[in-house]
Amino acid sequence: MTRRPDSLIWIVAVVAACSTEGPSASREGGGASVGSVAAAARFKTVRSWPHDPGAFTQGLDYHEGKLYEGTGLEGKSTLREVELETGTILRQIDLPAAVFGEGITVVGDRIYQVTWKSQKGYVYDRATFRKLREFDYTGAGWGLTYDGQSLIMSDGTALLRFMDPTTFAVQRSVTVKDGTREVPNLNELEMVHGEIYANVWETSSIARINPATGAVIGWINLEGVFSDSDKRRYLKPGQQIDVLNGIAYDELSDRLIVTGKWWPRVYEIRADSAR
Ligand SMILES: [Ca+2]
Repeated sequence: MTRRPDSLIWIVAVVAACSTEGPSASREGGGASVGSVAAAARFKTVRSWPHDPGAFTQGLDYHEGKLYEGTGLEGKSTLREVELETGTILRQIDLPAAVFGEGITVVGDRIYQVTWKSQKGYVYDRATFRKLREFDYTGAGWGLTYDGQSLIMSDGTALLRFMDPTTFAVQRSVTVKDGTREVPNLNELEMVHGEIYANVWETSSIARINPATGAVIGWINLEGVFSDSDKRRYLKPGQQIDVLNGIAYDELSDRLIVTGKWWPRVYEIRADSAR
């Protein structure tokens, strides 16, 4: 894992804050965050476990001792229950071949899953994975989480939609901003300590978002979580990996679990600001 000294993080954050207006975000070298005003937290890796390198992770959720994952790509999209410690797929259903699966979230005894461009979501029985119903929404579906009242969905922009989990009516929306700058490309989501955590697509940064206002409270920069030594150890020759995407919070054990698309490892991480 690479670790930047605190002073450097602050220098990067201040320079970015002073020099950036407009849409071009600064994220060089895994800096503090995406041209951030809010501060970035350090992290440490607590442990890691195996993860299916064929999983193009689009949704990750941990609920009552079980890890649930939604994967993407046309013809390869799934919903699965995974044994965290071994990476073993305990249960899996395949989505229709034309559908690109995206975010998932557990709501009680149900699991919700959205899709990228199909404007269609699915509701499953959590115990059996039986599909209970479908629902429609406009635009793209990216990340999904649940705050105890509303489904919260990202769509690749800076917007988060709050939807009724029964009627799917949009109750409200917030535009996520770091200072005055909108933060687009919000991807996989997770509720953690009353905040929304969001992977920002094509970066190693997680934004911590105030659900009431959309304001970015802070960043967790996970550059290097999949360390060079782990890449040497766990990647087969020629094996492709994609970006960080997937945050699950184990509320009972207060653990933050992250992974990425086609990553062969899942990581428990601890971030200073998350405590
Ligand atoms: Ca999640």
